[in-house]
Amino acid sequence: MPYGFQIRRAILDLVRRLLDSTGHEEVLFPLLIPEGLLKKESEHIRGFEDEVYWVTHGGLEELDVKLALRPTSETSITFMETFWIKSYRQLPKKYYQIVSIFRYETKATRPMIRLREVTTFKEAHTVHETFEDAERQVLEAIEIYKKIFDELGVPYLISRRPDWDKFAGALYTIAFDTVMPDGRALQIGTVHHLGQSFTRAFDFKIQRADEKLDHPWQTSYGISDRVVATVISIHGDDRGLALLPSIAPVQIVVIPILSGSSEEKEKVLIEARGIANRLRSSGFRVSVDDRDWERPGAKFYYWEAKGVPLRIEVGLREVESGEVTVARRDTLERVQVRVDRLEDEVRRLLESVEDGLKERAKDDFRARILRTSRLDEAGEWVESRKGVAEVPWCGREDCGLKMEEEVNAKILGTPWPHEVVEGLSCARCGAPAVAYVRLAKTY
Ligand code: 5CA
Ligand code: ZN
Repeated sequence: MPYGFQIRRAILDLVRRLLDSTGHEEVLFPLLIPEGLLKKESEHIRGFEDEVYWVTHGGLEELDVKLALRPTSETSITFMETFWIKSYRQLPKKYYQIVSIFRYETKATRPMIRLREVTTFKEAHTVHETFEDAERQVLEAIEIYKKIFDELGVPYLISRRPDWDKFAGALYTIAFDTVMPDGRALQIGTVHHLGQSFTRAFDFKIQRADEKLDHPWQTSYGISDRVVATVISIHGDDRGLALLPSIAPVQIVVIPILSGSSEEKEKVLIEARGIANRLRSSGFRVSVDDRDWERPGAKFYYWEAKGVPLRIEVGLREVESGEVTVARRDTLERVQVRVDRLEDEVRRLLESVEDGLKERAKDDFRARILRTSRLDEAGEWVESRKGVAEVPWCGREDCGLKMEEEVNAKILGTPWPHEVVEGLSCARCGAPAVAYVRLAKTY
C-alpha cells in the first residue's frame, strides 16, 4: 500500500545508489526459466527442486518444455553471459536486478519474512577472470551490505555458513543475520562465491590474459523484503513504527490544535500551514493533519503508529507566544522550540532521532550475543530466546549437527572474518576448537 511502498522505495533507492556507484549495472531478465536451463547445474537443482513452481500449460495445451518461475537467476543469467562475454577484457562484469522470485517454501510463511512470492528480491551476479578476483568481489559485496544495514540501523552478525548450509552450487556462503525482537535470528542477506560451478555447467569460457581459454569465476549476492521487515521490527515499539528520518515518507507532521472561535481556529490553521510550507521549502518531508473531525489525541496516536519522527503541535497559545511544541517519536519527549529558529532545531532533532534509533538498536543487539565455553549455558540462552550464543567448536560437521540437535537450535556459522581460536576445546566433544560457532533459534 502507498505508505509502505514509499518506505520500500526509500530503501531500494539506497540499495541502488550503493550498487550503481560500485560499477554494478541494473538489468532485467525473464521470470520464466526453461527446465533445461534450470537443471544444468546439478547441485543447484538438487538444492531447489522441492521449491520450484512450474508453468506446465499455455491455455489448454500442455507445454513441450516446462517453465520454472525463477527461484533465483544464476542459470538464466549465466546462459546469456556465454553469448555476451568472450574475453577477460570485458571483466569484471557486475549485473543486478530487483525482481520477484518464487519459492515453494514449506516452513510457515510470514509477511515480508518468509514469502513464496518474494516481491523485492535484489540479486547481483558477477563474473571474474580468476578465483581471487571473485574473492575480492565477495569482499566488496560484504562492504556494500554493511553500508546498507548500517545506514538502516539494522545490526548484524557476519558468519561463514557451515558447508552443509551453503547456497546450492556455491563454494562458500557468507551470511548476514540480525536478531529480531523475539530473540530469533533472521538471515537478511547472503554473499556466495560460486567458483566455476555454473560456468562449467554452461560450458562458458573466456579468453584469459595469458591467452588460455578457461571457465570464468562467479559470485552472487542477494537481499529481499526481509530488509524492510527488519527496519520495521527492529526500530518499532509497542506504539507502532518508529522510522528513521532518512527513510520516513513523512519526517514531520504538523498538527493544529483547534479550539475557540472559528476566527481563532482559522488563525491556527494558517500558522500551521505556514510552518509546514517553510519546512518543506527547507527540504523536509512534511504533512499537515488538518482533519477537523478528528481530535488531537487521536491524531497523535495515528502518526505515532506510522512512525513519523517528529510531531509539531500548533495551538492558539503557540501562535501568540511564537513557540511550538515538538515531540520526538523515539523517546516521546516534548520540547518547546522558537518558531524563528524552527528549521535549525528541526534539523538537529531529526539527526538526533536518526542517531538515537540506531544507537538503541545497537545496544539491544549487543546484549543479545553471549559467548560461553559451556554448551548448556548456550542452550539456555537460545531456548529462552535471549539471542545468539557463541561456543568453541572443533569444526567437524557431525559434531556440529549433533550440537544443533542437543541445543535444539541452528548453527549460523563461524564469525567472519575468521577469528583465530587457540587453547580452547569444543563445547560439545572436547576436541581442540578451530573457531567459535554461532547458535540461535531462527526464522
Ligand atoms: N542467488 C543467490 C544470491 S541472490 C540467492 O538466491 N541467495 S539466497 O537464496 O540466500 O537468497 C538471498 C536472500 O534472500 C536471503 O539471504 C534472504 O535474506 C532472502 N530470502 C530468501 N528466501 C526468502 C523468502 N522465501 N522470503 C523472503 N526472503 C527470502
Ligand atoms: Zn566437537
